[in-house]
Amino acid sequence: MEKNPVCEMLGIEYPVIQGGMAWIADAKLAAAVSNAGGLGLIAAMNSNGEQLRAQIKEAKKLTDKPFGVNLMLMSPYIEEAVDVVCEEGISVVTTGAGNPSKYMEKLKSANIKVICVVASVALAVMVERMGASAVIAEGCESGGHVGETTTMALVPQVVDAVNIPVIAAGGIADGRGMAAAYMLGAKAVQMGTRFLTAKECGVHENYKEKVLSAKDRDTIVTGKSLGHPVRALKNRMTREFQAKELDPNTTSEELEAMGAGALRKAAIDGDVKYGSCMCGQIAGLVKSEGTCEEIIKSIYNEAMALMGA
Ligand code: TUI
Repeated sequence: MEKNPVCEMLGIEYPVIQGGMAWIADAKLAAAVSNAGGLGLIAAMNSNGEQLRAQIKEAKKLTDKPFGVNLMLMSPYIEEAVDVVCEEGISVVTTGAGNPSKYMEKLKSANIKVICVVASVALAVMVERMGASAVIAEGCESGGHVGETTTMALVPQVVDAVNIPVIAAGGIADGRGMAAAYMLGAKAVQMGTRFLTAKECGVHENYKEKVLSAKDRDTIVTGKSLGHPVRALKNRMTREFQAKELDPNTTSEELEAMGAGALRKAAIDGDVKYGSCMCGQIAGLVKSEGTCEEIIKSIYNEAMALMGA
């Protein structure tokens, strides 16, 4: 089989990228994914500059393979995070939940490959023009902050619109999903939900169990009225949030206050009733733990077998 452009570009063995899950994707998970031959990512969302630097230093101790940082553009620490990745010699970043224009020049001047998560063709075309090395076309099946278009519809439209490699994300958790993404023209996949239950993932056990027992219709999108829709597992929190969101007397400040800190509550404290368990629609397919190495190899081998490669 011909060489994979995403593997070549990033110096990795398998075209599998781990999602930059806020409060979850730390140095330990990123290093485990990178050691297994994929691309691990540290989520910068929940860390100030110095906390992020400490995570990067820890990951450097845990792996000598390439790893990256996910820059969540709505993060209160985004400016610090951009400076830290430039100073620490990070080779690749992914950006998400917004338009990265403001930071492209600085990142590229520091020799960092920038891979942008996009939820539309328009943004894909724009970031290609600004020098992005690849795009991650993320469909609304994914967990956390979501766009409006499904992976099945988004990926081929982005593939036709840009000349840089397209990585598919949203609703992919096994070899069938990976093979399907390839058929749509993607050269690699990014998975979040699949790595949530990995043995090396430090998310609270209660959260892991909720993902492992989830079925196909167990997620819901809330927060559309605030301009940042989020997909999470249904629970007391999403029910109350939805009711408030539908109530015309609720102010956006009240809603923002309800959402603030909810992911931390679930991921760190294990409060899966009142916290936000962000998770993709594919959770119903995730039935067992497994190490990052087992996950990556089984998915890749299954995909290649299906494709007759
Ligand atoms: O960023 C994500 N997923 C996330 S971030 C996150 S942290 C969070 N915490 C509390 C509340 C809300 C979020 C959890 N999950 N995925 C990448 C992604 N980016 N998905 C969709 C997009 C996106 C959407 C619209 C990227 C750009 C965009 O357009 C921006 C523009 O201006 O055109």
